Amino acid sequence: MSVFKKFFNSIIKDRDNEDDTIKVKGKPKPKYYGTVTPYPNFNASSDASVLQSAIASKGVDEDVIIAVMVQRNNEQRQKIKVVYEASTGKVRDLIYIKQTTKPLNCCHFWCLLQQRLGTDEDVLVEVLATRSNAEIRELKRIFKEEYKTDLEDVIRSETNGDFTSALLAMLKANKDESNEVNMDLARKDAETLFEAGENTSRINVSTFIDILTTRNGKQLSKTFQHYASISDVKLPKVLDMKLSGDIEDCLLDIVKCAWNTPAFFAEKLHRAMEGHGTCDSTLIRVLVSRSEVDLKKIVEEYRAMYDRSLQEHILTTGN
Ligand SMILES: [Ca+2]
Repeated sequence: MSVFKKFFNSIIKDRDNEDDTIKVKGKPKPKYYGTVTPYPNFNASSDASVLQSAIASKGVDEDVIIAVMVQRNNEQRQKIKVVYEASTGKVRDLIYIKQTTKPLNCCHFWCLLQQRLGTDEDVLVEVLATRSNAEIRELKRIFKEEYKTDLEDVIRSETNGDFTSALLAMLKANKDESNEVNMDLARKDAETLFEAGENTSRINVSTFIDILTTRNGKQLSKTFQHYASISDVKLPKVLDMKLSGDIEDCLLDIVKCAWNTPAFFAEKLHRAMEGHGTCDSTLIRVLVSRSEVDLKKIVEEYRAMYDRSLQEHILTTGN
């Protein structure tokens, strides 16, 4: 996983704010504000052979791959891919190159691909509850590009009821990302949730969806604390008592993420390994998508929750 860290570090390090003109074949080119400028004196064949020997070397020389890839823009990388594939015939190696260039998009893409094939609904909830607004917008764009249909339309046709409403609300990518806590709002939301959930004969799910899909995690944690002071029942218990099926699982996942995201992922990994047959796709998705975010915390939570190390558990499940 360190390969991603190295990649991003290299990109940041290579930024030159003072002089953003570059020279191509001796001529200055206009200013460019992306993170990667086209590499002058670019030669796809020589890059492809450098990558070929880096990948063939014992243990794969990540440093060389990263050094080459961070200095080529997307168009140049595409050309390298074409030459590489033609000269080696190895398509599989290209996955490695792709991963070093677009780790986030790759991961999103796989998640969505699985969902489209009709597997776990909880993958979609996990992705939508834990990614940023910008990432969710990007995910919708990739989905549309790949399947020529809006993700929202697929959700509408393949899910139903309150669960559909919750997913569509998350797809609006309207989450507060400020990390600020407003105490008055936490108190008000706690009361609103109490009225909509407990103090009524029929739970008003849309109120829960509204609040749970728009506030930031810290804000929600405060709301849950306030809730505990006005009710004898904790909020997750209320959801359990009043709801069932996908919508219950969905809202509970959002609550867990808000309260402690690393613990949410630790539980997910544990379930993936304890189930019938290790769920490799869950392992890979979680480890790759969190490697740049909070994997260290997930490892700590895992040890605290299950009294064993995540690494050891992964190794003993045998994949
Ligand atoms: Ca229930």
